[in-house]
Amino acid sequence: LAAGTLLAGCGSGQIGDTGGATTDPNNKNLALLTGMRGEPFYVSIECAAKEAAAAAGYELNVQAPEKFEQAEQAQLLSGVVSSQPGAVIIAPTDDKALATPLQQAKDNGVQVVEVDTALEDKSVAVTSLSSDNHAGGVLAAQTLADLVGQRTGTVLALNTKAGTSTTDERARGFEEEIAKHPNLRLLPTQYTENEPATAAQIVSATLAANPDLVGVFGTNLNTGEGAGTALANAGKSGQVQLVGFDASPKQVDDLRNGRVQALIAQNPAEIGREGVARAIAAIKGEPVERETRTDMIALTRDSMQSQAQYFYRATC
Ligand code: T6T
Repeated sequence: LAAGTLLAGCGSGQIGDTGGATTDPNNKNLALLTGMRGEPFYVSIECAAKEAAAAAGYELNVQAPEKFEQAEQAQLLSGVVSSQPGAVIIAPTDDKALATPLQQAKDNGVQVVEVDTALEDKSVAVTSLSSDNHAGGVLAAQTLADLVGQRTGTVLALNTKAGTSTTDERARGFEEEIAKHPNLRLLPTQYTENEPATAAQIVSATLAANPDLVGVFGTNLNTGEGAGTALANAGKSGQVQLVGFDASPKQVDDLRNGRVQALIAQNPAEIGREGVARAIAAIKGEPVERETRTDMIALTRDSMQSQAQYFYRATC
Protein backbone atom coordinates (compact mmCIF):
# COMPACT_ATOMS: atom_id res chain seq x y z
CA LEU A 1 0.00 0.00 0.00
CA ALA A 2 1.13 3.58 -0.68
CA ALA A 3 0.36 4.32 2.99
CA GLY A 4 3.18 6.08 4.70
CA THR A 5 4.59 7.02 1.31
CA LEU A 6 6.49 10.25 1.66
CA LEU A 7 6.87 12.54 -1.31
CA ALA A 8 9.99 14.50 -0.46
CA GLY A 9 10.21 18.18 -1.22
CA CYS A 10 12.52 19.59 -3.87
CA GLY A 11 13.43 22.82 -5.59
CA SER A 12 13.56 24.12 -9.16
CA GLY A 13 17.10 25.44 -8.81
CA GLN A 14 16.11 28.59 -10.71
CA ILE A 15 16.35 32.01 -9.07
CA GLY A 16 13.28 34.25 -8.90
CA ASP A 17 13.00 37.80 -10.23
CA THR A 18 12.82 40.42 -7.45
CA GLY A 19 11.82 43.08 -9.99
CA GLY A 20 14.76 45.42 -9.47
CA ALA A 21 15.96 47.20 -6.36
CA THR A 22 12.80 49.15 -5.50
CA THR A 23 12.25 47.43 -2.14
CA ASP A 24 13.75 49.08 0.92
CA PRO A 25 16.14 46.40 2.25
CA ASN A 26 15.51 47.66 5.81
CA ASN A 27 11.72 47.28 5.62
CA LYS A 28 10.76 45.00 8.55
CA ASN A 29 7.06 44.66 7.75
CA LEU A 30 5.63 41.54 6.19
CA ALA A 31 2.06 40.69 5.31
CA LEU A 32 0.52 37.22 5.06
CA LEU A 33 -2.71 36.88 3.12
CA THR A 34 -4.03 33.34 3.28
CA GLY A 35 -6.87 31.78 1.30
CA MET A 36 -9.49 31.50 4.03
CA ARG A 37 -9.96 32.52 7.66
CA GLY A 38 -9.90 29.89 10.41
CA GLU A 39 -9.17 26.98 8.08
CA PRO A 40 -6.61 24.59 9.65
CA PHE A 41 -4.32 24.33 6.61
CA TYR A 42 -3.93 28.11 6.53
CA VAL A 43 -3.91 28.40 10.33
CA SER A 44 -0.92 26.03 10.34
CA ILE A 45 0.86 28.21 7.77
CA GLU A 46 0.04 31.28 9.87
CA CYS A 47 1.33 29.82 13.17
CA ALA A 48 4.68 28.86 11.63
CA ALA A 49 4.97 32.17 9.80
CA LYS A 50 4.33 34.14 12.99
CA GLU A 51 7.02 32.21 14.85
CA ALA A 52 9.52 32.68 12.02
CA ALA A 53 8.81 36.41 11.68
CA ALA A 54 9.10 37.00 15.43
CA ALA A 55 12.37 35.05 15.59
CA ALA A 56 13.80 37.17 12.78
CA GLY A 57 12.61 40.48 14.29
CA TYR A 58 9.96 41.22 11.64
CA GLU A 59 6.32 42.34 12.03
CA LEU A 60 3.76 40.09 10.36
CA ASN A 61 0.31 41.42 9.48
CA VAL A 62 -1.99 38.41 8.88
CA GLN A 63 -5.19 38.79 6.85
CA ALA A 64 -7.61 36.26 5.38
CA PRO A 65 -10.92 36.42 3.52
CA GLU A 66 -13.96 34.90 5.19
CA LYS A 67 -14.38 32.52 2.27
CA PHE A 68 -11.97 31.21 -0.37
CA GLU A 69 -12.95 34.05 -2.64
CA GLN A 70 -11.02 36.33 -5.02
CA ALA A 71 -13.03 39.58 -4.67
CA GLU A 72 -12.65 39.74 -0.90
CA GLN A 73 -9.02 38.68 -1.09
CA ALA A 74 -8.26 41.40 -3.68
CA GLN A 75 -9.83 43.98 -1.38
CA LEU A 76 -7.72 42.83 1.55
CA LEU A 77 -4.65 42.89 -0.67
CA SER A 78 -5.16 46.51 -1.60
CA GLY A 79 -5.40 47.43 2.11
CA VAL A 80 -2.26 45.46 2.89
CA VAL A 81 -0.28 47.02 0.04
CA SER A 82 -1.26 50.56 1.06
CA SER A 83 0.57 49.96 4.36
CA GLN A 84 3.76 49.34 2.29
CA PRO A 85 5.12 46.05 3.60
CA GLY A 86 8.44 44.85 2.20
CA ALA A 87 6.77 41.64 1.06
CA VAL A 88 3.35 40.06 0.81
CA ILE A 89 3.18 36.32 1.33
CA ILE A 90 -0.02 35.23 -0.39
CA ALA A 91 -2.08 32.17 -1.30
CA PRO A 92 -3.89 33.59 -4.36
CA THR A 93 -7.47 32.25 -4.51
CA ASP A 94 -7.54 32.45 -8.30
CA ASP A 95 -4.71 31.73 -10.71
CA LYS A 96 -5.61 34.67 -13.00
CA ALA A 97 -7.73 37.24 -11.15
CA LEU A 98 -5.07 38.16 -8.59
CA ALA A 99 -2.33 38.70 -11.19
CA THR A 100 -3.06 42.38 -11.85
CA PRO A 101 -3.20 43.57 -8.21
CA LEU A 102 -0.12 41.52 -7.36
CA GLN A 103 1.80 42.94 -10.32
CA GLN A 104 0.82 46.42 -9.07
CA ALA A 105 2.11 45.54 -5.61
CA LYS A 106 5.38 44.41 -7.16
CA ASP A 107 5.63 47.62 -9.18
CA ASN A 108 5.29 49.47 -5.87
CA GLY A 109 8.30 47.66 -4.43
CA VAL A 110 6.44 44.92 -2.55
CA GLN A 111 8.02 41.48 -3.02
CA VAL A 112 5.41 38.82 -3.83
CA VAL A 113 5.87 35.38 -2.28
CA GLU A 114 3.34 32.71 -3.22
CA VAL A 115 2.45 30.04 -0.69
CA ASP A 116 0.27 27.03 -1.56
CA THR A 117 -1.65 28.33 -4.58
CA ALA A 118 0.06 30.20 -7.43
CA LEU A 119 -0.66 32.48 -10.36
CA GLU A 120 -0.57 31.11 -13.87
CA ASP A 121 1.75 34.02 -14.76
CA LYS A 122 5.09 32.96 -13.29
CA SER A 123 6.67 36.42 -13.75
CA VAL A 124 4.91 38.13 -10.82
CA ALA A 125 6.08 36.28 -7.70
CA VAL A 126 9.74 36.09 -6.76
CA THR A 127 9.24 32.63 -5.29
CA SER A 128 6.55 29.97 -4.73
CA LEU A 129 6.32 27.35 -1.99
CA SER A 130 3.80 24.55 -2.25
CA SER A 131 3.28 20.82 -2.32
CA ASP A 132 3.81 19.14 -5.67
CA ASN A 133 0.06 19.01 -6.16
CA HIS A 134 0.12 16.96 -9.36
CA ALA A 135 2.21 14.33 -7.56
CA GLY A 136 -0.23 14.53 -4.64
CA GLY A 137 -3.10 13.70 -6.99
CA VAL A 138 -1.14 10.76 -8.39
CA LEU A 139 -0.42 9.52 -4.87
CA ALA A 140 -4.12 9.85 -4.00
CA ALA A 141 -5.04 7.72 -7.03
CA GLN A 142 -2.46 5.05 -6.20
CA THR A 143 -3.64 4.98 -2.61
CA LEU A 144 -7.28 4.68 -3.68
CA ALA A 145 -6.50 1.95 -6.23
CA ASP A 146 -4.67 -0.03 -3.53
CA LEU A 147 -7.60 0.34 -1.13
CA VAL A 148 -10.12 -0.81 -3.77
CA GLY A 149 -7.95 -3.74 -4.81
CA GLN A 150 -9.28 -6.06 -7.52
CA ARG A 151 -12.89 -4.85 -7.36
CA THR A 152 -14.33 -3.11 -10.41
CA GLY A 153 -16.42 0.03 -10.12
CA THR A 154 -16.87 3.74 -10.50
CA VAL A 155 -14.66 6.46 -9.02
CA LEU A 156 -15.40 10.15 -8.44
CA ALA A 157 -13.08 13.12 -7.86
CA LEU A 158 -14.36 16.31 -6.23
CA ASN A 159 -12.59 19.56 -7.09
CA THR A 160 -13.21 22.93 -5.37
CA LYS A 161 -13.39 26.01 -7.64
CA ALA A 162 -12.04 26.08 -11.18
CA GLY A 163 -8.94 28.29 -11.24
CA THR A 164 -7.58 27.06 -7.90
CA SER A 165 -4.08 26.06 -8.99
CA THR A 166 -3.58 23.43 -6.29
CA THR A 167 -6.79 21.44 -6.55
CA ASP A 168 -6.78 21.69 -10.35
CA GLU A 169 -3.35 20.03 -10.34
CA ARG A 170 -4.45 17.38 -7.83
CA ALA A 171 -7.48 16.50 -9.95
CA ARG A 172 -5.30 16.29 -13.08
CA GLY A 173 -2.77 13.99 -11.40
CA PHE A 174 -5.58 11.83 -10.04
CA GLU A 175 -7.32 11.52 -13.42
CA GLU A 176 -4.10 10.57 -15.21
CA GLU A 177 -3.21 7.89 -12.68
CA ILE A 178 -6.70 6.36 -12.35
CA ALA A 179 -6.75 5.96 -16.14
CA LYS A 180 -4.00 3.34 -15.68
CA HIS A 181 -6.38 1.10 -13.68
CA PRO A 182 -8.78 -0.68 -16.06
CA ASN A 183 -10.99 -1.90 -13.19
CA LEU A 184 -11.82 1.71 -12.26
CA ARG A 185 -14.19 3.89 -14.32
CA LEU A 186 -13.65 7.57 -13.60
CA LEU A 187 -16.64 9.90 -13.73
CA PRO A 188 -16.16 13.52 -14.87
CA THR A 189 -14.64 15.55 -12.02
CA GLN A 190 -17.19 17.74 -10.24
CA TYR A 191 -16.78 21.18 -8.66
CA THR A 192 -18.01 21.90 -5.14
CA GLU A 193 -17.16 25.63 -4.89
CA ASN A 194 -15.29 24.55 -1.74
CA GLU A 195 -18.61 24.02 0.12
CA PRO A 196 -18.82 20.78 2.16
CA ALA A 197 -22.62 20.73 1.74
CA THR A 198 -22.26 20.82 -2.05
CA ALA A 199 -19.68 18.03 -1.91
CA ALA A 200 -22.10 15.97 0.20
CA GLN A 201 -24.97 16.56 -2.26
CA ILE A 202 -22.82 15.54 -5.23
CA VAL A 203 -21.69 12.33 -3.51
CA SER A 204 -25.28 11.43 -2.52
CA ALA A 205 -26.47 11.96 -6.09
CA THR A 206 -23.51 10.01 -7.48
CA LEU A 207 -24.21 7.09 -5.15
CA ALA A 208 -27.85 7.01 -6.26
CA ALA A 209 -26.92 7.08 -9.96
CA ASN A 210 -23.91 4.71 -9.65
CA PRO A 211 -24.54 1.90 -7.16
CA ASP A 212 -21.12 0.50 -8.13
CA LEU A 213 -19.28 3.54 -6.71
CA VAL A 214 -16.11 2.15 -5.10
CA GLY A 215 -14.03 5.24 -4.45
CA VAL A 216 -14.10 9.01 -3.93
CA PHE A 217 -11.22 11.49 -3.91
CA GLY A 218 -11.77 14.82 -2.14
CA THR A 219 -9.11 17.20 -3.46
CA ASN A 220 -9.04 19.25 -0.25
CA LEU A 221 -10.32 19.58 3.29
CA ASN A 222 -13.88 20.77 2.58
CA THR A 223 -14.56 18.38 -0.30
CA GLY A 224 -13.30 15.42 1.72
CA GLU A 225 -15.29 16.39 4.80
CA GLY A 226 -18.48 16.76 2.73
CA ALA A 227 -17.92 13.44 0.99
CA GLY A 228 -17.38 11.75 4.36
CA THR A 229 -20.70 13.09 5.62
CA ALA A 230 -22.58 11.82 2.55
CA LEU A 231 -21.02 8.35 2.73
CA ALA A 232 -21.76 8.10 6.47
CA ASN A 233 -25.38 9.18 5.93
CA ALA A 234 -25.77 6.49 3.27
CA GLY A 235 -24.22 3.85 5.55
CA LYS A 236 -21.36 3.45 3.06
CA SER A 237 -18.36 4.47 5.19
CA GLY A 238 -15.59 1.97 4.58
CA GLN A 239 -17.44 0.32 1.67
CA VAL A 240 -16.84 3.21 -0.69
CA GLN A 241 -13.17 4.06 -0.15
CA LEU A 242 -12.60 7.74 0.57
CA VAL A 243 -9.22 9.39 0.07
CA GLY A 244 -8.99 12.97 1.26
CA PHE A 245 -6.35 15.70 1.02
CA ASP A 246 -5.11 17.63 4.08
CA ALA A 247 -5.10 16.65 7.75
CA SER A 248 -7.34 18.98 9.78
CA PRO A 249 -8.29 17.83 13.31
CA LYS A 250 -11.68 16.72 11.95
CA GLN A 251 -10.11 14.85 9.03
CA VAL A 252 -7.70 13.11 11.40
CA ASP A 253 -10.64 12.09 13.62
CA ASP A 254 -12.46 10.79 10.54
CA LEU A 255 -9.42 8.73 9.58
CA ARG A 256 -9.29 7.30 13.08
CA ASN A 257 -13.01 6.45 13.18
CA GLY A 258 -13.13 4.91 9.70
CA ARG A 259 -15.11 7.57 7.84
CA VAL A 260 -12.04 8.23 5.67
CA GLN A 261 -9.55 5.56 4.58
CA ALA A 262 -6.55 7.74 3.67
CA LEU A 263 -5.41 11.36 3.73
CA ILE A 264 -2.69 13.03 1.71
CA ALA A 265 -1.20 15.39 4.31
CA GLN A 266 0.77 18.46 3.30
CA ASN A 267 3.41 20.33 5.31
CA PRO A 268 1.86 23.79 5.91
CA ALA A 269 4.26 24.59 8.77
CA GLU A 270 7.22 24.31 6.43
CA ILE A 271 5.40 26.41 3.83
CA GLY A 272 4.77 29.16 6.41
CA ARG A 273 8.26 29.08 7.87
CA GLU A 274 10.00 29.09 4.49
CA GLY A 275 7.58 31.69 3.12
CA VAL A 276 8.81 34.14 5.76
CA ALA A 277 12.47 33.22 5.21
CA ARG A 278 12.13 33.76 1.45
CA ALA A 279 10.25 37.03 1.91
CA ILE A 280 13.04 38.38 4.13
CA ALA A 281 15.71 37.25 1.67
CA ALA A 282 13.87 38.88 -1.25
CA ILE A 283 13.48 42.16 0.67
CA LYS A 284 17.23 42.17 1.25
CA GLY A 285 17.84 41.51 -2.44
CA GLU A 286 19.31 38.06 -1.82
CA PRO A 287 18.73 35.33 -4.43
CA VAL A 288 15.80 33.02 -3.72
CA GLU A 289 14.84 29.82 -5.48
CA ARG A 290 11.88 30.43 -7.84
CA GLU A 291 9.94 27.29 -6.97
CA THR A 292 10.17 24.93 -3.99
CA ARG A 293 8.03 21.87 -3.36
CA THR A 294 7.43 20.83 0.22
CA ASP A 295 6.83 17.25 1.29
CA MET A 296 3.57 15.30 1.55
CA ILE A 297 2.61 11.96 3.00
CA ALA A 298 -0.22 9.43 2.59
CA LEU A 299 -1.72 8.70 6.02
CA THR A 300 -3.89 5.69 6.83
CA ARG A 301 -5.33 4.55 10.13
CA ASP A 302 -2.40 2.15 10.57
CA SER A 303 0.34 4.64 9.75
CA MET A 304 -1.11 7.79 11.29
CA GLN A 305 0.08 7.33 14.88
CA SER A 306 3.72 7.73 13.98
CA GLN A 307 3.01 10.71 11.68
CA ALA A 308 1.40 13.15 14.09
CA GLN A 309 3.80 15.88 13.00
CA TYR A 310 1.72 16.11 9.80
CA PHE A 311 -1.55 16.89 11.62
CA TYR A 312 -2.72 20.48 11.12
CA ARG A 313 -3.44 23.02 13.86
CA ALA A 314 -6.83 24.65 14.42
CA THR A 315 -5.31 27.47 16.49
CA CYS A 316 -1.81 28.81 17.14
O1 T6T B 1 -5.84 21.99 0.45
C1 T6T B 1 -5.61 23.23 1.04
C2 T6T B 1 -4.84 24.09 0.08
O2 T6T B 1 -3.68 23.42 -0.32
C3 T6T B 1 -5.72 24.37 -1.15
O3 T6T B 1 -5.05 25.26 -2.00
C4 T6T B 1 -7.05 24.95 -0.76
O4 T6T B 1 -7.67 24.14 0.19
C5 T6T B 1 -6.92 23.90 1.38
O5 T6T B 1 -6.67 25.10 2.02
C6 T6T B 1 -7.73 23.02 2.32
O6 T6T B 1 -8.96 23.61 2.58
